[in-house]
Amino acid sequence: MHSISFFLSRMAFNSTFLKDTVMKDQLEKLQELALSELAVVAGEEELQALKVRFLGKKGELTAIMKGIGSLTAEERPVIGQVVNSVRDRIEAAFEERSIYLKDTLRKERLRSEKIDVTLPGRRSPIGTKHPVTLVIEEISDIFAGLGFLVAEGPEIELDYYNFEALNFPKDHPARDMQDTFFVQDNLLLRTHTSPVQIRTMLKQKPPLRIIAPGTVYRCDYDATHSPMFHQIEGLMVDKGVTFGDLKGILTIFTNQMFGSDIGVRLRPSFFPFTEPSAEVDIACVICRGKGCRVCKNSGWLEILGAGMVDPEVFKHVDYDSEEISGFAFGMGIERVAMLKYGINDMRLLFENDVRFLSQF
Ligand code: 2NL
Repeated sequence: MHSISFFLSRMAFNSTFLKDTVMKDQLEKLQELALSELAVVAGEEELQALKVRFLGKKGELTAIMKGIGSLTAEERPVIGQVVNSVRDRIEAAFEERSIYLKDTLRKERLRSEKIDVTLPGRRSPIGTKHPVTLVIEEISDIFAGLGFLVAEGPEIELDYYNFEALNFPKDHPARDMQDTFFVQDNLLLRTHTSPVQIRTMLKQKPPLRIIAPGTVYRCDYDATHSPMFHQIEGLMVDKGVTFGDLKGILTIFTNQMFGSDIGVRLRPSFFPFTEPSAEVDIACVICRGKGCRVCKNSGWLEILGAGMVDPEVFKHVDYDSEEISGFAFGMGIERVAMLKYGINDMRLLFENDVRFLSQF
């Protein structure tokens, strides 16, 4: 099928008409045709096709404009103006029709759309607390009842707060690259929450009763070790605090946490920051002391490390060991969570499978 401009151009250039009159006529007819076709366009796709046909690079307007080359120098600007005004008029009509179509299509959609307002809403699922969080909260609650406040500090620490102030010798293996994640020479991921207690003692005078729960990091990864894990440490400093206070407080804690009839024992141990030091065991929560796989047939489970704060540590925070004394302790949260909830693989705690996590 030929377009109207095709016929007009065949006819015109072989006749005696003035070429510019013919072109003007062609342009007016094109405008008329475009506007009348536009008036009945019903959809966006059809509209685009029409736009290509009239205004496209190979469209009808371009076809007519090819004739400009054969006009005289006087005729050209006159016809050029007509071309511009026709193009502007057609473009404006396209824009108008496009807005009109969008509007009526939207109104039609809204009119026919049926919404059942009685349908129940979509509920977003509510999560559960992570077992590590639950254990931190339970331990914090017990110590809150004994007058301990929760203290917090940064996870990226200075070597000074993590090792030096805690009386670690310069050549201690824990200070090695193999065991500690270093960020820079003097900057590391804290390997325990003790630096929180150092920072607190530097800011506050005794008496002091704090616990420091939080995330800690060590270069270690196997079935029973994760490079990121959690700890709670505790510290009590006052005039006349004794090893008897340590034993009393920790016995109250283990009884509340694991049951009032659970057996407790202290074994001598060593830490650079306490003297004397002890490991605190509870009777095995699985076999109640008879011996099983979990307690490796010993009947006991190691749960805490503790001791009297070494006077060397007090020197670093400017506390006078002649005036005051204190005890401190530390425990791993994952181990407590595994014992409490009967979890046999630590990796389950960090895989973040909701089927596992939603059970607690
Ligand atoms: C363990 C043992 C322990 C401490 C942590 C401590 C902190 C300061 C001063 C003295 Cl600021 N001591 N903390 C003391 C004894 C043991 O942790 O086995 N943790 C998992």
